Amino acid sequence: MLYLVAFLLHCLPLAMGHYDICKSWVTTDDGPSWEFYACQPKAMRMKDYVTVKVDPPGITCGDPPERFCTHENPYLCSDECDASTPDLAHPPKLMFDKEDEGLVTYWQSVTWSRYPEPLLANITLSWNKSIELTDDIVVTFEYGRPTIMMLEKSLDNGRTWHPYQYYADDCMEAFGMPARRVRDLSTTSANRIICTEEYSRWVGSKKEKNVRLEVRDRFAIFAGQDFRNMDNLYTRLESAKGLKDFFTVTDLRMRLLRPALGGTYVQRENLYKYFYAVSNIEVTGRCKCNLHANLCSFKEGTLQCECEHNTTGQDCGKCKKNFRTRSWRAGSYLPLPNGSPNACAAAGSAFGNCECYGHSNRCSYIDFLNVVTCVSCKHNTRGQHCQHCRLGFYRNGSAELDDENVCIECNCNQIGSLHDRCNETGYCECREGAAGPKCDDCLPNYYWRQGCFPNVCDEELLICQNGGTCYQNQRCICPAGYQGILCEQSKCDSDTKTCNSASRTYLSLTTFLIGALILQL
Ligand SMILES: *[C@@H]1O[C@H](CO)[C@@H](O)[C@H](O)[C@H]1NC(C)=O
Ligand SMILES: *[C@@H]1O[C@H](CO)[C@@H](O)[C@H](O)[C@H]1NC(C)=O
Ligand SMILES: *[C@@H]1O[C@H](CO)[C@@H](O)[C@H](O)[C@H]1NC(C)=O
Ligand SMILES: *[C@@H]1O[C@H](CO)[C@@H](O)[C@H](O)[C@H]1NC(C)=O
Ligand SMILES: *[C@@H]1O[C@H](CO)[C@@H](O)[C@H](O)[C@H]1NC(C)=O
Ligand SMILES: [Ca+2]
Repeated sequence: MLYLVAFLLHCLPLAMGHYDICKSWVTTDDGPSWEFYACQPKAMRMKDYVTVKVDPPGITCGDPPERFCTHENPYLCSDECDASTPDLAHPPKLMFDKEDEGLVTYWQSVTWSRYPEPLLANITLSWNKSIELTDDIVVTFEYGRPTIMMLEKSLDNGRTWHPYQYYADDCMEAFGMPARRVRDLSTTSANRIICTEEYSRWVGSKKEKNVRLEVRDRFAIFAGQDFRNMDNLYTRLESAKGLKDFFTVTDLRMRLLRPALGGTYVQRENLYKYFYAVSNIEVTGRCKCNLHANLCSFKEGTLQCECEHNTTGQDCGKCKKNFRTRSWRAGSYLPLPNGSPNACAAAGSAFGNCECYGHSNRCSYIDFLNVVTCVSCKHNTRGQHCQHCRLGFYRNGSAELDDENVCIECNCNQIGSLHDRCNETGYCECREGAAGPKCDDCLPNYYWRQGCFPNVCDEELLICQNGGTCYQNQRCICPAGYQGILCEQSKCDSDTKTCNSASRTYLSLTTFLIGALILQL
């Protein structure tokens, strides 16, 4: 009982406080509404929900009944394991039971009677649910801790396995690895797989019974020994690659590779004192619900997140039907302190942050950009929220965004403007000589004829010579006997006779040539 109280106090900082509600009913200027937060279930004793398998078959003692001794008293072999007698049986379930005061119950293996063949046993724990460890895994051994063992984990219900931690009284000899302690790891190596010698050396079977996977020490690398800086831990869990996954498991497997030897060599004449006995496996963690649930229930033999944020699935790992406007995302611990819910959004809902200002009633999710966007914006609008005007249109400054007439056609003169786009006040970009908001006027000293051209002549300045008259600023009409653009040239300087009779022809020919010249400009 004392142990239990100490245990509960021990895991307090991680079990309470942050991220324990998914939503709250708040009153804002626009009236009351739900506000959503990242959320996670409370930490639980996971051994209450586990399925266990012990391998190989026949490794559990008692069938047939067998005597065994202890290292402390190797010649008094009065204990017996008998599977057919409840009081003397040591089945696997005794690793997970609630022990009555003073009565230690444990699973026990057969003894090492077949030495030198190794005494090997696998204990596999399965949850059929991903869980996130929040405290140390503590395995309690009676009659001495193994001299070699390893812990493996799976993240996919046992399809693939990965080493979690190696344990040996001599790491180099057993696994070819240098011995390390979690306390010596740093922020960059917090998820390193290590071999430790701390839990495998012989100190007497009653003095130290526990073998740990040190979750708290790894958390402390970020949060400090007193767990005062939980913000830093949550930030790191969010941002450091692979850190969150390090603490996530669906299954655990203990591979027991060599039993306790009592601090000396194997004594072949008394193999009854070599075996494994596990009285408890404590696994503290919470259901992994991707920060979309604060409750996890045990239904039909399986843990199941009670998903919020319109997510669904055992781990809230996908969006509910009709809430798939954007692709599913896990909630985030950031920004502190409430995190981001990253809720799933219904098609066309304002919560999906896809307002279309009434110009579209359809949204779609663009995966590679991770945005929801309005589809087929009407009323000459465009953009993610139909909030811009299509090219060739400009925003009516005095109309609201949801006005059907919010976008006005630029109406740029096709000849006078460079293109059909205009600026926010409806001004088009004009070619040389053109002017006016729509480029349908000409600048002074330009005349309009399929575009603006520089004036050739001017009535006021009398640029046409020899009595010529200016025709629409485009050309001089020369009197008989003169030619040239400005009528500056006499046609009949040499031969008056010829030119007098031909003068009309010359004039019309000149007019034609000037016209052709102008058209080419
Ligand atoms: C324990 O599991 C490992 C990995 O699957 C396997 O190779 C080994 O044979 C198992 N040992 C026993 C005793 O079942
Ligand atoms: C594992 O969980 C899934 C999802 O909840 C369920 O459908 C399945 O039946 C469970 N399997 C076992 C062996 O409990
Ligand atoms: C989930 O959908 C329901 C129904 O449309 C809505 O009332 C609720 O606000 C949504 N929750 C979240 C977190 O988006
Ligand atoms: C701009 O919008 C206002 C308000 O809707 C409207 O009265 C006005 O006619 C619009 N202007 C143009 C040029 O369409
Ligand atoms: C649009 O162009 C006109 C003419 O160049 C200019 O006077 C006006 O300031 C521009 N408006 C904006 C919003 O840039
Ligand atoms: Ca027990």
